[in-house]
Amino acid sequence: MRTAHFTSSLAISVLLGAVIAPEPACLSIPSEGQRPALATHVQDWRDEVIYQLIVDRFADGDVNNDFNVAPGNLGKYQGGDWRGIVDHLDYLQALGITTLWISPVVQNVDSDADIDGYHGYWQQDLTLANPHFGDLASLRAMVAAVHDRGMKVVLDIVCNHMGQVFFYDINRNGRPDDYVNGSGGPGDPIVQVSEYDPPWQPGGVLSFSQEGTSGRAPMLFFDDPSINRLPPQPAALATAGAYHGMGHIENFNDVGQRTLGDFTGGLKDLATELPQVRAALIDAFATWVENVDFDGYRIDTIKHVESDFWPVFAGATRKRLAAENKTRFLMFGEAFDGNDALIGSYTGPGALDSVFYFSQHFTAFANVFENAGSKSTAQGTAQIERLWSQRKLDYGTVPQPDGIGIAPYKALVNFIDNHDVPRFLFASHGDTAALHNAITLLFTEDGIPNVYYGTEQDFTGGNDPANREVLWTTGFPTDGATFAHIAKLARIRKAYLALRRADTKVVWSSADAGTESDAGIFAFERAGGDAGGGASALVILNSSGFKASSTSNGGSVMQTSQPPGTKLVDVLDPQQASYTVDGTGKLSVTVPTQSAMILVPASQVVQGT
Ligand SMILES: [Ca+2]
Ligand SMILES: [Ca+2]
Ligand SMILES: [Ca+2]
Repeated sequence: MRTAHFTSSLAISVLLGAVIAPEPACLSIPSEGQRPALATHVQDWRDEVIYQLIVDRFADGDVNNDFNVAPGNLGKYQGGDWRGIVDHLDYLQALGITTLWISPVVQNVDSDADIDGYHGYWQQDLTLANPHFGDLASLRAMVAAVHDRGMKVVLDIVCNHMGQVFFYDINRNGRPDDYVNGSGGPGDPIVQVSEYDPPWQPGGVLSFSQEGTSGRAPMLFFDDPSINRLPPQPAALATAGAYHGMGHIENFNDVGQRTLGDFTGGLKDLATELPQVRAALIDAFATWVENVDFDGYRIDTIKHVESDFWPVFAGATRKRLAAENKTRFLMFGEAFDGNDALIGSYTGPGALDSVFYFSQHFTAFANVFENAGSKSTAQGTAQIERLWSQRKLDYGTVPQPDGIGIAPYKALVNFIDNHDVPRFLFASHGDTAALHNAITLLFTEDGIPNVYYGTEQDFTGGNDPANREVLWTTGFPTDGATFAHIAKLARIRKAYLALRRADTKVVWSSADAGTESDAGIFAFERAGGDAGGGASALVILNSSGFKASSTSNGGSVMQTSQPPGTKLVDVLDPQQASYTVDGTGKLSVTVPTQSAMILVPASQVVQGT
């Protein structure tokens, strides 16, 4: 939990409930160029390979915007910008990337408690570009350059909260105090709290004096240009009435706290149930799409917003953009939770197209692959089959009206790492063989593969901010084994329609992770569905970190859907070894430790991948 220590030379702009019209920050935005004509740049999102990058960390293309940077201090701005992305599109294309998910673009509160808003999630003004990353012209130029190469850009947005733009004046002295006497609520004992980020109170944060509680604490906006801690914009969000004012979430399992409380770090929770707040969010972010021609939203912290917000937000956004020739606009949300049914609730009728498949991050990538290297921690693959068996039920089989045209259960955004979890090579103690195997699953399964920047360079960062390394210090090499593996998998996925669009059927999983013959095996067929035409592929992974394993156990052998005698070629193997299913369509193969096969009927093999 971060608390602020900024107390000096502070001017308080506004009192509880007052609507204000603050002066814009003292920034001059240079010529903004032409507003682009909007267009739909995407055919089928399952053809895309997403690369998640933190703009401040990917590439520094313009030293002129490197103000207040602290090189090497990962809690501070490092100097990356939108121009840097343009400079490294060759690198991204060599990796096989087709879509960039960039960190938020709006102006943020710059700093709090000696940590910076370099990540972009401390939004203060939804109408202005963050000057650390460039200006509107350079943002437009970046997106245009990406589109020129047939690539796309997804914008990261936050609907749940703003940055720490106000404090609760619990002692009613008009100033923010680090430690004051507060109350845990009526009848509760006196507690010491920070006015920047007090804990949840069921009736809202109360003010407190010698005589006890005395009504709701005023929420006073800061006005400190030195760190851009200014009243929020647009104006509808610059009134205390636009916020819940309940203090920060203490119990994330309590739905009331989860949806109404301030988010970790004192990030102030918006009253997203109010029509004027909803309208302001819909308009502010759609305006960015109109001004820049983004191709989708990645939406932060969706489980902290009331569920009925999402059909309203998504429906209004789709309608507005479709009227301007922008369709198949991807909206996928982030619910940081392993509960598959909870995550899936956000792709209900009319709501989001997709979500970040967090339950799979835990079940498959963390439980199975990260733990595979040690006999004492290895887990079976049956849990992946169980999770996937819930896809239709939990995410739904009907595409959103006027959405991306793909059922949510087939369009989940799959990921190994992201900016909120320790990197795979940290959690697995540097097990690159396990990472490569995880990448093979990522690129062969149903849904949309998403690569977190730096995975291709074997980054090993642990918890935030260590997992948000600077990429440019690597020199952007393209000859590493992990880079090559990702690039190869991207080529294979592109070459084989079945890997992108076919249905999925698990044909072998194992509860075992020890010395059993099939320990670590996970096999699935991709066939039929939206691929059609008889295209098929059979993917067989062995997650075991210490033994070769087989697609058989006792008298049982893996049954495929292939006709008897079909010759299958391993297109992942440089030697393209082949295997033939038996007279009943069964196939028994042995897969070396921490490796995989991607088997394709010989008649369908595409050379040159
Ligand atoms: Ca820069
Ligand atoms: Ca105070
Ligand atoms: Ca909320």
